[in-house]
Amino acid sequence: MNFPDGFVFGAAASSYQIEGVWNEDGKGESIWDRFAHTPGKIKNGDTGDVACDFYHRYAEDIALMKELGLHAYRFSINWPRVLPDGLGRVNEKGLDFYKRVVDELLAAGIKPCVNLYHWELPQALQDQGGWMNRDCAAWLADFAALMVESLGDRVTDWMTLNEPMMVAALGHVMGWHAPGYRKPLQFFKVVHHLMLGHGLAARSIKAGEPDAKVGIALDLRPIYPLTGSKKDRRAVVKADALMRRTFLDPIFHGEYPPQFTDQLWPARVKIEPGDMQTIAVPLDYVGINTYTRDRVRFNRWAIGMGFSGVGPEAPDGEFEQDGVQYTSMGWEVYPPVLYEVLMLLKNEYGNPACYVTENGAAFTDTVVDGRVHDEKRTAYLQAHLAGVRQAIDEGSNCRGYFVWTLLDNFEWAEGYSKRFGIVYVNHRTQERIVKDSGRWYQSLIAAQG
Ligand code: IFM
Repeated sequence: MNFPDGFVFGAAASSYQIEGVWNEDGKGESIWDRFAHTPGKIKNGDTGDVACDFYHRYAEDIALMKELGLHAYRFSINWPRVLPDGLGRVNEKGLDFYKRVVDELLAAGIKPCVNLYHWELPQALQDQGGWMNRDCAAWLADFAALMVESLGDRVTDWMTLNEPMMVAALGHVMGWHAPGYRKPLQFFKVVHHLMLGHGLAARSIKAGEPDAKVGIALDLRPIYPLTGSKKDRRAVVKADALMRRTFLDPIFHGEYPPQFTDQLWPARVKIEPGDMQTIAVPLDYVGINTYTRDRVRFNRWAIGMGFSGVGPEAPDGEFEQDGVQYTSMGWEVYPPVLYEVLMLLKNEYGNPACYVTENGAAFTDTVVDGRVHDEKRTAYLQAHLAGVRQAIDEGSNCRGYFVWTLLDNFEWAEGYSKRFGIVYVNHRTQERIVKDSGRWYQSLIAAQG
């Protein structure tokens, strides 16, 4: 499978999921530290306290990235590691850690791509309302300014937010992620403050480094009706508006879709003059995180939404149903996902420059004679990259692919029970073993010349 010259192959990760060292070297508490330490929130009582110990092992992990031939590495900054109280006092030891990571990547010939917010809000800011407080947008912009001032001489590629939809939905409506709220009406407020924060942070980055490239990573999935009924087809339109256009439209068209704005008054969200212009700041690219498609059905009881998602109950391991493979997250393997989302961007949003900033699969892995034969993951990656290739052939402006993820890591509410890595991690000993999928990815990259 050949990709155009300059196509970037990388891997993505986030700080809480791999770094560990949650309360040393001056780091402040994040909402994920607090959430994971609350009994009953995470499967098996797991926490990110140690995770993959990347904080200590970053040099050997970067050596592994180099061995695999990665062109780029996308990672996030743990906000309270550098600003223990969220604003004000700077923790130099935290900043030094990220400077060392960047230097090590550059020395290995790997491009660092920094994502500012992958969900580790400082607890001190949550105590002031977190994303339900409009001020959070400005706090993110200040954090962005600090990071650009510290790393901007060596980092050119930036992202403001990772998956704002998940922050709003899983953290503030479902309660499955930190801060663990079940407040459906806060969804709209949280989304608007996140998007405003995105716009302000993007401006902060450009103000610090005018040549920096700035984007955002959105989770975008194809949406299908559960049945062919009229009601379910209408549910697709609503789901599309709320889950995709609520994020794409303000960025590309400077306005929210009506399904979102209809909820502003009941949800008491204020859009102030200038907000939409701030959010629509021109971007250099958009990142797409995609794993599977959604199936939705009409649901009159889903407040403010009118639809609900449906999927099979996820057992602990992967399974097959009606000839379709599901990953151990219970997610359907639907290889055209990337093709369909890239075409949506091409056909409806002016074909912006874009990267697949996350794609991958969790399957149950076992070590046999020091090897991990993860054929299902290799097949998944192969099929999904073929979708990217097809989209490029049909004109998509997709410029790179970042596999999720390098190391088996802390999968949020699922703890360490799900393995997404192309490198196996023994969470007791911290031993790393490159899986067969990692070797396949290495040979794919090498074959590009
Ligand atoms: O692990 C997560 C990541 O943090 C955000 N995108 C989805 C991944 C798999 O669930």
